Amino acid sequence: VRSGSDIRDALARGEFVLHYQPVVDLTTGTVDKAEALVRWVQPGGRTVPPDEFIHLAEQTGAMLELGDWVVATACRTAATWPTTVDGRPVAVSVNASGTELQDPSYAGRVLRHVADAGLTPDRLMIELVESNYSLSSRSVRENLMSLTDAGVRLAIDDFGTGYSSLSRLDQLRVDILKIDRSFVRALTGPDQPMPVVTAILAMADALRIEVVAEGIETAEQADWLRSRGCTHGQGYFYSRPVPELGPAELALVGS
Ligand code: G
Ligand code: G
Repeated sequence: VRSGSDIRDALARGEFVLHYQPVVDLTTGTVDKAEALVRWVQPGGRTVPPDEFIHLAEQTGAMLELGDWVVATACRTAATWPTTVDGRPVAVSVNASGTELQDPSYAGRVLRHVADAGLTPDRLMIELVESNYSLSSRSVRENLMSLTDAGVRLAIDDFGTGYSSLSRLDQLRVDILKIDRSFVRALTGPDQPMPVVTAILAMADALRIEVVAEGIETAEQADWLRSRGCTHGQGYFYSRPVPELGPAELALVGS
């Protein structure tokens, strides 16, 4: 992978695919969200993970085209899922890069893809990585405002590992905090104190923000989190990211 045109050519050839990782409601065992994660399936059959090409896409300007394809594709897939589970909208979440958030046409393009797929905006969630964007940028603020005004949901990804995080919770209409998997990895026993995770859960509760714990790999981790009031989880314990996530798979994962 060397240039932006490699990525544009690969897009034109249809070499990118999305995998979806279910997010499970820890109290009911149902799936009410799934995160879209992009992969590049190269002609030889090698599947390249995003860590190896997102950075290049950002640097070469191809990220806007790639991100646009990700949003459009994720919306079309979500349109095949049940509309609601337990009375709540079933959402697909996509990762937004700093380049996309800076682009003045971003929110408009996202909302068009939502409408084209026939989704209501509350069935799309945008995941922001704290270190990837700055709210001092006017286009970032305007994009996020347009999206939340329309009803698109926002999640803060890798929460707890970035900087200057708390003021953003006042400035943005955040629906979900995703606790970084480094915290969950450290959870190895039922009585561990985990003061930072406990504080995040208390804060989210006070702010009425939902929490998704990332990287759950064991039943013990799920039990610890559930018993402390964490409502949602994602991780290999439930499901790896999978290429096909239809209504049947969605219903099965949590049960
Ligand atoms: O699925 P995997 O663990 O390989 O993903 C690695 C990282 O790549 C994730 O942390 C995720 O944030 C990022 N990523 C995956 N898909 C996308 C995407 O469509 N857009 C952006 N900007 N980042 C993505
Ligand atoms: O930061 P973000 O949430 O976008 O990262 C998602 C990445 O985390 C994906 O690449 C996915 O493959 C990876 N992932 C998801 N669940 C688990 C898990 O339970 N354990 C580990 N080690 N990685 C996970």
